[in-house]
Amino acid sequence: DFDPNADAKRNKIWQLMEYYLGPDVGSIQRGIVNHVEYTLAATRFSFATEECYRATAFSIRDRLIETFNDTNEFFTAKDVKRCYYLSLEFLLGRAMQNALVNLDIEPNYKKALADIGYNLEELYEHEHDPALGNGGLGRLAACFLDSMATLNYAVWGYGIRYTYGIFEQKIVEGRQVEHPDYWLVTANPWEIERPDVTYAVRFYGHVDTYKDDKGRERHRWTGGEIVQAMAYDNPIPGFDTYNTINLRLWKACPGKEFDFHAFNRGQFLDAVKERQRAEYISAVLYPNDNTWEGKELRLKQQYFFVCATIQDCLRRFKKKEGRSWDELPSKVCFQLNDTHPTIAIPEMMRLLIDIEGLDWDKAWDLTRQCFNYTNHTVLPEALEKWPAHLIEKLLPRHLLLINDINYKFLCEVRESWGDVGEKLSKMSIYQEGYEKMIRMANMAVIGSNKVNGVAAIHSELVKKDLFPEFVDYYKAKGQPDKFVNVTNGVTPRRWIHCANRGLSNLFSEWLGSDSWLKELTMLQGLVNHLDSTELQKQWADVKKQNKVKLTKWIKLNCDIDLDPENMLFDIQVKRIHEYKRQLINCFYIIHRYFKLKKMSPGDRDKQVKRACLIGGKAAPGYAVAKTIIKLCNNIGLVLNNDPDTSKYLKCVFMPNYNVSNAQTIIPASDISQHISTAGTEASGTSNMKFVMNGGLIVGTMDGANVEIREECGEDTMFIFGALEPEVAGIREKAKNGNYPISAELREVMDAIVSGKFSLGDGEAHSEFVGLIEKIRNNGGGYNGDFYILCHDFPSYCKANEQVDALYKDQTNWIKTSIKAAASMGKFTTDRSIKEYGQIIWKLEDAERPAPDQSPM
Ligand code: B1H
Repeated sequence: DFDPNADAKRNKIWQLMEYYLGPDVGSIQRGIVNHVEYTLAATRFSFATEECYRATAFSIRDRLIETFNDTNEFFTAKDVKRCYYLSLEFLLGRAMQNALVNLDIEPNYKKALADIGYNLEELYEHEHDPALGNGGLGRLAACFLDSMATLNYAVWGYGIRYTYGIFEQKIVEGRQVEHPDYWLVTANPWEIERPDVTYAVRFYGHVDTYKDDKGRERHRWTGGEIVQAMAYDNPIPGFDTYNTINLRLWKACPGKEFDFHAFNRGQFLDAVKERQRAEYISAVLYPNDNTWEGKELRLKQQYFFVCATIQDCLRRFKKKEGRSWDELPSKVCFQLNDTHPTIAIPEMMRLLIDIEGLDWDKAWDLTRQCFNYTNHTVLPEALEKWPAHLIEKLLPRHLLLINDINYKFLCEVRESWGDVGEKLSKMSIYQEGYEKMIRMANMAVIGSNKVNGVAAIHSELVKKDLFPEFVDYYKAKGQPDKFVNVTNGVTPRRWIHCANRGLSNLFSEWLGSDSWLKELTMLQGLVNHLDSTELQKQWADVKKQNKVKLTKWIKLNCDIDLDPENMLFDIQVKRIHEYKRQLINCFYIIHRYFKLKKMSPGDRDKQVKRACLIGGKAAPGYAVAKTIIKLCNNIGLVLNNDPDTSKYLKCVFMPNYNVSNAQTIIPASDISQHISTAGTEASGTSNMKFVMNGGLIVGTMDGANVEIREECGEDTMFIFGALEPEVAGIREKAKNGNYPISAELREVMDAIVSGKFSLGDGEAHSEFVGLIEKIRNNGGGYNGDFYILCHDFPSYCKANEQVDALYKDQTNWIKTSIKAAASMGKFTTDRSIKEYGQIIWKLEDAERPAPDQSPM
């Protein structure tokens, strides 16, 4: 309705809003206290730390909302090209400290709170980790958001607001027990609920064809069930910029229509119950890392969030008057975080063709230009393949579109490439067989402009092992640059400045400013001071303090005493997976124990003392991984209680590894283990965090280790094991029975089989024996040691001896550690995101100018 006074009203509101919350201590305190009273309805008599945390969070959110709104307004006014990062996982970790650092108001908040009797660092600990991801893939998405905002790119993340994040891991009698992570129990003060931003998402039903008024054949998808997707916005502030971007997460809600027939039949309660089932879609994150699980609910999650997202993005595109669809690729692009959101490609086709009325070819031309796909793994068990009949049942219109896409693509290949026989079936979206499967990776490649891997070695394997036919085809077609590499990174704001303030201060002091936080290659400047004993001393002090902090954490959480002054801290924290080889680490720990046992007390005293710390979650259905956790715990029980050796060697399984625990664990490492079989770990990102924090790597030539070595120098790493090109040959030889096992490893395996680490637990014992027997069972065409632990064990022991040798020479150790950390400039996500921005998304810098700070 036309309101003649609309402009006047808007001006009035605009005037009232036209000032910003002050960054001074007084304004901060007023904000907090207002929220205590008006948001939490608490009083000064019930103002406990919990209320203080929440009120403080709300007062920070107020400031985030200011920069968030202004940034959006700026992006819209400038009509900049936007990119949307689609991911089933965002492992954000705690928000409070990160927000204060990026808004550049941490010191004033600290003062404001101290003045009313609260300690800011204690408030940080009150936040429940938002843990909407499994491991590296989800954490990478979170680091990327930080860099996207910092680099002033107009990018938004899109995903699912799971009610339950990754489970909480407890260790009971040495075994993993999963507890549901109901993270919303205390409400989430960081998000903005958007009941007005909802989209309908259809499942099941059927497809009709009809002729439109121009006589064209069209499709109409009807029937089935409808759920609503409701938006929740999570502002993501950039560092040293006024830009704040958004992570929009969808919650599934009941559809708007209501079954009035059921109501009239008096089945009201049943009808309501039926509706409530919709919420199940966004209820829980699937807890698998690097493994695909073909569950219908997972496919529903994928389509649910993708459908709402593409509708939202197209609506934003169309909002500007006079748009032509030809403009779409210059204004919109999508990044698929692995194949999990790949159903977005046929969904885009559906919206463009069925809803917007575009021709098939036009729609395909636009779609292909808008999408890009990042591959994160070459492990066959992680590659998504959905049964065609499941897609047909759940998304009948999409199956038709996938048929069309595949048919036209294969025709195109045959036309321009001639008869290519075998190759054609490898490039097809369909994998034929007893059950026809849809290969999501093939669809992602066919529907994308660029395809990238996440580290140099991985991107080569993507081309060589996963998509060789596609590489040849696109080369022949004049698109040799379709497959590219973008090496991963991590954000130094969270992983140095927040996690290790002591080191951050040291960097700023020695480099003369904190500019390194935005230009990480500046760390190289530290190398000039390598010989300064003052720097070396400060470096050692920072490490010592971090080790003391972790020692306290371990005492509290595991009730084990470590000696941070004298022990080398050796850490392996990551998801438990056979390819990551926590088992070879266990084998070495046992070997080291046996060596100590055999020594005289005098010789023992000359050894480097080690604390071997392992942590990580196993997927609840992954039995072998769970057995490995039990083995670690049992090794700990034997070692830590052996009066001969426990002073020299301890083993601890640290429970519930997550982002906030990582922030305590990583800065405390002397060495960390990144020991996957060459060719299996796409990149790894904790390897980068460890080295930036002054830890050294024991690792294989795999993933980003290769590039870290290139940057930091081979003298800063303890490298061992077969190289990627050798692995297949070793497996082949092993299969044929040509597979030596060293005497040292034999001793370890025999001890495990003899029950030395079973501690009288029959069930554990048979699981342990199962692990060992599988590995030993090589030959006769069977390779039980697929991850070649036996082959790599001797060189692994040597690498560990080199660790001890260097550690005994503390000055050299410290210098090596400084040199390595100072050489990590490449591994900031700022560099990764710049590469995505320039090579893949073609985005412009959209920095919002400084706001006019004049109050009313
Ligand atoms: C990575 C996954 C993954 N790669 C399937 N693939 C999943 C696959 O729920 N699923 O179905 C979940 C996760 N995760 C990791 O990505 C790689 O293993 C790391 O090496 C890499 O650093 C990380 C980020 O690129």
